[in-house]
Amino acid sequence: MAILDILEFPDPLLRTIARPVEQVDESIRQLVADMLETMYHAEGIGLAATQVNVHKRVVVIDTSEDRNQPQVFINPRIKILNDATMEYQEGCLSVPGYYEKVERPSAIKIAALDTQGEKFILEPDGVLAVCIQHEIDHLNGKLFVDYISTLKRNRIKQKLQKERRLA
Ligand code: GNR
Ligand code: NI
Repeated sequence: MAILDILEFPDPLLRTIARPVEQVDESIRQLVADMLETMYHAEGIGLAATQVNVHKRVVVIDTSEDRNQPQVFINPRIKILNDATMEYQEGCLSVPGYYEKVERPSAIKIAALDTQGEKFILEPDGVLAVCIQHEIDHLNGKLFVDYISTLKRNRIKQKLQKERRLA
């Protein structure tokens, strides 16, 4: 197991589009284990492989209170079921310290592979529905700050760059 470094906005590597996993093998299971350790260490509720500079379609999530219900999504695909949306105050380990409201579809279905390469289907709601969409966005090179105004996004970018210069 290993704690991996998390890329931060505006690193252009976060814009990479991740490739599908062709074989769920031991190396993918190792990546999943490292991503879970990294997510728990960083106290996030989700992590996409993109954020640790691995451009494969792998996502881990744990939205449980006790942080003991890891969920793994390999090659996740989303289907939007209707026009219903929800607003949620989002944050991101790649945009540390900033939170903004984002509107997303609320009725969705997810198909993905588990760590054994078996397909499963899920109809998440609430924070899990928000989080899985946030993570699939990462795999497509997209960040939650892309949904807010250019002014706010640039302000966040400048503050993060300034903080990093001081660090
Ligand atoms: O830890 C996280 N919290 C969070 C809160 C609201 C909406 C989405 C998230 S995901 C984020 C972890 C992360 O950056 N995943 O990519
Ligand atoms: Ni994120």
